[in-house]
Amino acid sequence: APSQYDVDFIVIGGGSGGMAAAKEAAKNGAKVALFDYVKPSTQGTQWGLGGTCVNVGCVPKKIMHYAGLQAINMHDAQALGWQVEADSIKHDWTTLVETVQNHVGSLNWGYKLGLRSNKVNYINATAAFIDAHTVTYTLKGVEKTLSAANLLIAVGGRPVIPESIPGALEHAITSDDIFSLYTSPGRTLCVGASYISLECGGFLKELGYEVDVAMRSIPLRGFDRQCSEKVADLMDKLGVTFHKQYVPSLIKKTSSGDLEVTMTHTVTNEEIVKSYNTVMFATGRRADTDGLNLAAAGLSALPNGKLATDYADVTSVSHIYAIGDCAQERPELTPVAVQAGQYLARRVFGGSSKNMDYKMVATAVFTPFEYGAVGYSEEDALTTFGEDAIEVYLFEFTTLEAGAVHRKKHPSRIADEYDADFGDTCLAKLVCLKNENERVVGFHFIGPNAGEITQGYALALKAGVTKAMFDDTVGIHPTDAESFHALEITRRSGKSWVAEG
Ligand code: FAD
Ligand code: NA7
Repeated sequence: APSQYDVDFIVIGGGSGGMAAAKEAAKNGAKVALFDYVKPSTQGTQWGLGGTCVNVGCVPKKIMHYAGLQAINMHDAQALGWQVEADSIKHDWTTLVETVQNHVGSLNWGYKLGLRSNKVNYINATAAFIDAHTVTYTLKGVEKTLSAANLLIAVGGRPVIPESIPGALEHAITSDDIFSLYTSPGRTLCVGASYISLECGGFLKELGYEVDVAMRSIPLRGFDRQCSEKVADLMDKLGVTFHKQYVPSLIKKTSSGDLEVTMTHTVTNEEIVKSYNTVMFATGRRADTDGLNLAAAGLSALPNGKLATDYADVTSVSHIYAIGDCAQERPELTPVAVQAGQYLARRVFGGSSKNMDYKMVATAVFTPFEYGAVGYSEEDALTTFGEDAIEVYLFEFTTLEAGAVHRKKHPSRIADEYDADFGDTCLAKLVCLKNENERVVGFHFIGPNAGEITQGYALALKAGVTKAMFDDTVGIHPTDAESFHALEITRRSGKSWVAEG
């Protein structure tokens, strides 16, 4: 029978989650319309189809991280006989941004083709509800409506700049702007100590810019404390200046065009005034639901803008779903949004009953010294299971390669004679449950290629791996990951877990 609705499925938001859901629904026979429209950033930056990850998230950030890593490779290269003259090493920001934006542009194009080949009707407009089955949008000046039996909200989130700080909204950029800045950022203050702040601060430092971080409390809230402190400590050794417990209280543009920032200590109220070329806020994100007119659909957002959903991603209205960064208590990660979208489409249109498992999702922080993790942090394991129930195994060491080349001096710091001994750059850590045969519930690794390494171990943790299985598995030599197969020292033992010699 013909449906009373225009289409079977309306997807609001063409990011990681929305795109995946739309294509999968179409593959399962649904008639699908997908809305995606990018509101300009606070500094007026806009981009194409594909959402945060492709345009202003994972993709550009990983390329810039890769650019940063080349600095250390060039240092190592000299010790390995390559005739790279330290004085001639220069970095050109504009070339990097062009490479990044060319790649992003090709992905935008690929996404458009992907929607077309899957027969998804892509509508480049902002959608808002007028009732629980219908949205309104304006295309080329004409206001239209579209209705569907099922609707998905996958609008993601956007960075938040605290309006209470005079000058911040006007002068500061966010991660929505950094990847397409056509002039080099120069001396930069990163505000916040989230992974986004530290990743951006990290690659800027490696590229040779002076970088300060205004850190209100702790680095990488939510991640394992020991690992987070080590990541920040290694950045400190790289030359990033952390203004601990300081928050900006005033940002002024001087006659020379610099940004003069007053930072205030959160406890003592002491002030520091410093001048920067760029100030980047990474002080959290807000789900982008404010313009959706949720009330017309019978929905309401939580104070943080997110939508509450059940285990099957259903909102309080049974035919309206929410996934990705705009859904409450979901890891804000691209692969999470993608899998949630695919599984949802298969449930709604393909007769599947498989729900997304949001537990044991691995993640990596692409700071200069990468950090990968899956499962419980030591702190979360302590509060969840109790101190007696957990055993933590640790080993801190330097990679063979870094040791061999005496990696001490970073090319971007050669000018000011900086000579840091990074010390042990790697940390391997397992959190195990004693009374469950030492099942491993937390895996943490700091070191090169942490993302790649952690991905493999995530599978083992998901399968219920125990410490004994780690011990039985023979390592690959010489690698950093082999350290996980020879972990002996526990936190409880009180012994040093730092490699000797
Ligand atoms: P989004 O990708 O944000 O897509 C939502 C889309 O909906 C946007 O295009 C938006 O413009 C559009 N939209 C909003 N409202 C409307 C409306 N009313 N009508 C039409 N369209 C609308 N994740 C990782 O897994 N790994 C990483 O390394 C990583 N790095 C990141 C680095 C940065 C700097 C940032 C900011 C994020 C990073 N993330 C990373 C997170 C990842 O980008 C997000 O989790 C992911 O993009 C969320 O997907 P989504 O579909 O929920 O939303
Ligand atoms: P997060 O992870 O929410 O982190 C925000 C960071 O910004 C954090 O370090 C905060 O410090 C800091 N912050 C927040 N407000 C302020 C103000 N007003 N002044 C100074 N510093 C501030 O945000 P992200 O956007 O990086 O990440 C978004 C999500 O991606 C995150 O939820 C993860 O799950 C993945 P605090 O620790 O609160 O003192």
